[in-house]
Amino acid sequence: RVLKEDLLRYLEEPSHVSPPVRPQIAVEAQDKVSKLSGLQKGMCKTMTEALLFPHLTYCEDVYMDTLIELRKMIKTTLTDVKLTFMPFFIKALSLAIYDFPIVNASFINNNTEFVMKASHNVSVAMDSRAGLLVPNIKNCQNLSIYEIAVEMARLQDLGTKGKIGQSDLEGGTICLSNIGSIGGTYTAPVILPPQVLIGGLGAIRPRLEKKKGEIVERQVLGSSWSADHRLLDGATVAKFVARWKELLENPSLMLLHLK
Ligand code: CAO
Repeated sequence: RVLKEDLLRYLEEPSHVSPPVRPQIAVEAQDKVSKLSGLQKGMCKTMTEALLFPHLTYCEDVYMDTLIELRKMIKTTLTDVKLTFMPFFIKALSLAIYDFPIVNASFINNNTEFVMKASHNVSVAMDSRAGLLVPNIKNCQNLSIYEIAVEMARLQDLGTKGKIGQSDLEGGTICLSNIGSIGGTYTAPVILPPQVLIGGLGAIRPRLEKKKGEIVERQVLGSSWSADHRLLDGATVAKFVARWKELLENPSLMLLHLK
């Protein structure tokens, strides 16, 4: 009987019979209409055009252990410019283009001909204050990794100030989009017409793998590529990406191309 009374009292206490009352905050949710900015209008037009032609997407992983060590070593001696992985990615891209120049091409004459561009003008997707901007680094075939780093720094600085000019935005021949400093592993990048290839790079992440019977940790970069399938077939893209990967996994090979 004592137990029953205790139980009844317990249940009568408001906090035990109903959830705690939370103060209601009066928020009137309202839709907000905004005009597209100039940059958004440009993105809307270019990306709509881009998805009118067939994209072939291809993914490959790159072991970054050697390059990570190399960059660490060089970074300690470089004081005048920030050396990220991008200049290596871009230089390896340019070197791989020499073996597969068709990836650095554009259609001309109503898509009845294509031109393989002599200049390797690598467009770089940039998450700037104003939104997505894609300036390009011109003539990467003539630039060292250091010179590419200086150009990257110049463009990033202009991007931060919202001052990237038309000459830096025009004339790109192939594109790299490194989303990895933000996150992600794989993506399905959209080609920037009239270019025919774009690479999307994810975050370098550790992965455990079995090597000679031992479990080892490797640093892996996920790369995703979209190619204009009207001009590029999967085998060409796979061979091109294999060459790019080979250069990044064995960065000393790039020394052979120093001028
Ligand atoms: N994995 C791991 N770390 C990475 C990385 C990756 N893939 N890419 C860059 N990092 C590291 C850099 O090495 C740097 O580290 P440290 O300070 O140790 O050197 C740090 O992340 C910041 O790099 P960063 O972003 O300032 O410079 P970056 O040269 O690597 O990249 C840029 C420059 C412009 C590509 C990048 O800032 C950017 O804007 N990325 C977004 C691109 C984008 O929006 N793509 C989507 C396009 S489609 O809408």
